[in-house]
Amino acid sequence: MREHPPARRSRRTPLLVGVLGMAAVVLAACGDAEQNALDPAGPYAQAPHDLIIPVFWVALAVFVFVQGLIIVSVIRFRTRKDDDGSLPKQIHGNTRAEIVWTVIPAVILAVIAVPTVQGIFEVMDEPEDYLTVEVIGHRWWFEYYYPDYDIYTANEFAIPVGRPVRLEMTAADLARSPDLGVIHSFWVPRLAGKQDLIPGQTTFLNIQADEPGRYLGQCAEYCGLSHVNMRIRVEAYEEAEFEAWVEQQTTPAAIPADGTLEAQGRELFLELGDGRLACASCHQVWEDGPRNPGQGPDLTHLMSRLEFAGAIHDMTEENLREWLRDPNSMKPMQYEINGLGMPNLDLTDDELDALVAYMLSLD
Ligand code: HEC
Ligand SMILES: [Cu+2]
Repeated sequence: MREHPPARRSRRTPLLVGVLGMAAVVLAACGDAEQNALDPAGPYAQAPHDLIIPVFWVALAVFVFVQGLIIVSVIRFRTRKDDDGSLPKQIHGNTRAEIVWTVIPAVILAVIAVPTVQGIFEVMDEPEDYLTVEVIGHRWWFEYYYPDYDIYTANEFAIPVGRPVRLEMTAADLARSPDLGVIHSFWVPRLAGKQDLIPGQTTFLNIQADEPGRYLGQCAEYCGLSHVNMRIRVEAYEEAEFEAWVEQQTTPAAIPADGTLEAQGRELFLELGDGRLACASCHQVWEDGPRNPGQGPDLTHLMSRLEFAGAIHDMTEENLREWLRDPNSMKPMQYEINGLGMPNLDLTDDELDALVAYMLSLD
């Protein structure tokens, strides 16, 4: 049998891998910095940021000191040409050194603990004059409910600039959908730290944006197949714009005029036929009566959102059509296996035309 020649690995390989790895990290950091925890946009992100920075410098000083000692030792005590091969003098135990290297880190940690604990209370405390938004984590999208206004929305939600918003969060479980209940984590790095959403429990997270704009985030706790497709979009509006948004969201959906393609779409939405599940059995387009969102996102003002399906697809006609034609191709959900997400309803081209027209009319 022929022997393989020994694999020839350049001695530079580890160096090359290291350099490329560093380059990747640096390049990644140069990309869109919309989810940058080091660029806080409100007090609840500022507080942890104000802790991270001094702790970073302390850690850097410790790192440089320890690495410096290692480098000095390596150079000073290296094997020399005239080394006779005997072991260096063996020593064991040095009470003074041990006390010093135990006390110094203990003091550093104790000092850091003071502002840390203070900061935790600061960001967790119930703020004054806040807006409540209930957040429900579903597999795999976030739902938002405003108890003050009776507004349901999904994926994207609006907050007023400069005012604390207290999120009351939980995760969907069997009480709501076929979801057995898993933990999600809400994270919009520029607005606050992370907080878990736990089935059967309520957790709280304060957020606030000091400038109007769009703040991006995502589920930060692995929650199954489409965990990566579960994004968060926060629109921070000036007071007047926020009120206009509330006004729009609390207006019932307009019913399309008889005989139009949109009206046909609405009929199909309410009743699909051929034994297929109606859209309305999972989605609400609220026209009157109580708001009751069902197991899928509320679609009353679908067009007021820029993205759909966990905010991963742009709200375009083509995307919506493809979503209705074969949802699983746009976002892995496997409804047929686990009952989660949206089923493929075998819609015909005519049904797609009408339903898409209806969706596009929901502004
Ligand atoms: C068995 C329940 C179910 C049925 C029936 C159903 N859907 Fe869905 N639908 C969902 C779920 C769940 C989602 C959210 C999926 C995700 O983002 O992970 C969804 C998402 C959507 C979205 C994207 C909404 C958003 O803001 O992200 C649209 C639009 C939609 N469905 C339209 C329809 C239409 C039209 C029908 C009827 C042809 C229909 N759905 C039937 C459960 C259902
Ligand atoms: Cu999740």
